[in-house]
Formats: sequence, structure tokens, C-alpha cells
Amino acid sequence: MANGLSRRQLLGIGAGSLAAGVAWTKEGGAKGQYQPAAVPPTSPGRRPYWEKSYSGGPIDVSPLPPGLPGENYKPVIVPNGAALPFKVVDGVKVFHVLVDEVDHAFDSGLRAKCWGYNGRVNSTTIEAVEGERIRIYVTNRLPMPTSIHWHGFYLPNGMDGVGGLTQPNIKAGETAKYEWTLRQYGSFMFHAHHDEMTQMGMGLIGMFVVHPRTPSPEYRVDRDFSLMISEWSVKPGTARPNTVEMTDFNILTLNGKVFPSTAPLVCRTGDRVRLRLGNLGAMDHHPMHIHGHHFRITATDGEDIPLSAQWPETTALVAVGQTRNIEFIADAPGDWAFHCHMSHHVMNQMGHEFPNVVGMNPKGLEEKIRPLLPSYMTMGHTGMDMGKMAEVMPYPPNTISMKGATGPFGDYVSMGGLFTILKVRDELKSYDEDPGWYQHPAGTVALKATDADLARDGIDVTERSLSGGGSSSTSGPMGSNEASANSR
Ligand SMILES: [Cu+2]
Repeated sequence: MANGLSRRQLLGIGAGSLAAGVAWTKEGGAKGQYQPAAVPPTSPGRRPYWEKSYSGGPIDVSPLPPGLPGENYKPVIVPNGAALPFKVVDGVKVFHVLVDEVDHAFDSGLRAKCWGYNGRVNSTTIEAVEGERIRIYVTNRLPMPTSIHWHGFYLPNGMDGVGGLTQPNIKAGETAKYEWTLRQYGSFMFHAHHDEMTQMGMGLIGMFVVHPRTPSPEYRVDRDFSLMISEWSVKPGTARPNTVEMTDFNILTLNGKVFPSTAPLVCRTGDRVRLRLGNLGAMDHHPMHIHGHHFRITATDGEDIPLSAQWPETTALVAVGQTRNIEFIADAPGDWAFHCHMSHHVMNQMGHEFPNVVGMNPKGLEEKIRPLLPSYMTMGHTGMDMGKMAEVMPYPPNTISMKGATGPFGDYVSMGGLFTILKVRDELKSYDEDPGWYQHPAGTVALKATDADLARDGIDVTERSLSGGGSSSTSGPMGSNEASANSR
């Protein structure tokens, strides 16, 4: 059959296009008998609707030699983390994953007893090359059974790592062996697949990057970052994450860290940059947003997205269980925010069961409470000034404030959680050093307007309203109010 489609598949496609196939007259009624739309011919070179395989093709292929860093691939950068070491034994790349408790610092002020892979929480990345054979030993040093699922991989069913379903669980103290040949490349993940809510919530997640065997010129980038997103509930004063929390996560992390402890993404002006974003948090999808640039989403953990299907974006939604590769050229020098756009996800240690007191007059309340709590100050009635809060509120031990960090102007960068900084510089001593704050060229910072500015541009700051409907201003550069009011 033409194009390799079976009769049954063709019938299926015909039925699927039923809704679009009805011809309507101008009067709105159906004219004549329903005619299904013709199946469009597949022209040579077009991606066929049905692929030959959705699982990597024949499984019994002989592997290619192990790919080596520097020779066969440029290693990814794992901010606040590292790639797992390996050795080559008889042509097989061998890894050893240690599953253990880790005394983890989310930030300098907050530690918790989490679970991790090889002494790191969320930030151990496995890196390999398409076509090679890998063998991964997993030693369980937890007090309970575990297993590891290799997320997005084409592999023999018994290597899939679903505890109890495709293998016996790895009991406390045991070491299991996974082995398969990589018949794909891309950004994948690995995570515990036994008692997932507890084990992933305690930190048992990681990125797994497979480089192409023969990379296209477009694949080569200057900076290739591996970033794993997660979310936690660590109540102030407690020592362990609360993994039964379902909605109110107060610690949002990139590679296990919150801003300001997230390592900056350092680039030279003009660098080609790839961010491999994975999300294995419990409940939340994260729209990850970049400032000052746009990017293209070039791959998922399914495969590369064809160029014709990529569109420019500044925000990529990374849902739970997804990876997204985003790529751009960092051609604008500066300190650019890269963060989740959900405003509660760029907060540190935030409880959300908080009465709304914005606009409240706290005077009488403070007078009544101060005899009991001398440093009491009503929070939030003018909005939440995190800097002020940090100055007056004593914090319990082992907690981090909601604030972020002091920025280059002495003011607070009132961000935390899922936030980091893309630092693009014309001159860099080294990628491994934080280049400090961006030095803005003169006249390129939004500073307080001068009286001369205001006078020159006719800006009257005593005006009561600049919006339509009753404004006193009907002329001048802001004077389009009348026209817009009339057009309503
Ligand atoms: Cu988010």
C-alpha cells in the first residue's frame, strides 16, 4: 500500500477527519451527502504520520564503542552538581549509583536530611552517548527498598525500573544491576519508582543526558546546562522534608538549591546556549521564563522537535515528568533573570495560609500586641516587603527568609526559590568564576527620574489619574484618555 499505510490505518485517518469534511452552504445547512476529506498524499521527505517504531527499533543491536568526554561529546554543565563518574569495562560504560541519606543544604540557612544519589540531592546527572552499552549498579543504603526508573528510555522491559512490576525491589543493603544499549539521544531523567511520593519527595531524582553519536553542526553549543526542578515542604524548625504535602510547597529548587544559592548560568556574549530542563517535582508544572532573550524549544524527552515545528518563546512550560531543551544565543550582556513565572514559586520558605491584610491599618493591633511581643510588627499590610521583614523578624533556627539577596544597588532582589541568573559578559576570565554583578554602561539603568526629565517631558507627578474615565488629563503625551473612553 502507498506510503506504507495499511487499509486499517487509512480508514482510521478518514474517520478522524470526519468533523472537518462536511461542506456547508452559505445558508448554514449541510448540502448533499457527507463526503470525507481525501487523505492528503505524503510527499517524499515529509515525516510520515506513523513512524516505524516508537521504542527505538530493533532491540538486539550490537553496541558502538563507549563515547568519551572531550572526544565524542562536550560534557554538560551541572550547576550546583556534577556528572556521575564512569569506567569502561570490556567495551561497556559502567556507572555506580549510591542511594543514601544526604545532609543537604538548600541554602546556607536551611539544611534537611534528604535522600540523594551519590551524595547529592537532585544534582547528580548521568551522561552517556547514543549507541553505547551502559551498565548501572544501584546500591541501596536506605532503610527501605527502592528502584530506579530510567525516564524516557527505550530499553528491555525488565530494565525499566518499576519496583514490583518489572523487577523485584532493591532491598536495603542490596545492589541491583541495570544494563542496556542506548538507541536514542536527548535529555532524559531517572528517579525512584518505589513509593514514589516518599522517595522522589525526599530527593531521589536526576537528569540523564545522552549525546548524539554523530552530532549535527546545530547540536554544538558553547554552554550546555542540566537543570532539574523540584519542590519541597520543609516546615521551619524541622529536619526532614514532609513528603505527604500535596499543595503547599515552600521550597522550590533548581538542582536542589534555592536562590540566592543557585549557581549563576555564566556565558560569554554570543555563546550558543542550551538549557536542559527537567521537572520531577510532586505536583506543579513550571513556566520557566527568561529575560532579555527569546529561545526555541528544540527537544522533548520524546525526540528533537523538527525546525518547522519550533516557535519562538520566552516561557517554556515544563510539566511534571517532562524535559524541555531550550536553545538561544546569549547575545545581550547583563544579569538576566531565569525563573519560574508562578509568583509563589519564586519565594523561599513561604507559608501560604496567611490572612490578607493588604491595606489594613495596623496601629491599634500593634499597640495591643507589643507588650507581649516587643518586636512585633504587622506584616503585609503594605504588601510584603521581604527585606524589612528579614530585618525585624527573628527567624527560628534552620530556616531561610522569604527574601532573596542584596543586589548590586543595595536593595533586595526579592526573589527566591526557582530563580537563577543568566550572566552574559563580553569578557570572562573563566566560566567557573562568578563574574559578579553586571556593570551597566552609563545611562542604561532605570534610575529615579530627575526634575529636569519630568519638566522636559511634561510629566506632572501630582496628577491623580492617568487612566481613562474621569481623568483630569485630556491632552499631551498621555492625553489619549478621551479617545479611549469614547471608543468604549
Ligand atoms: Cu513554578
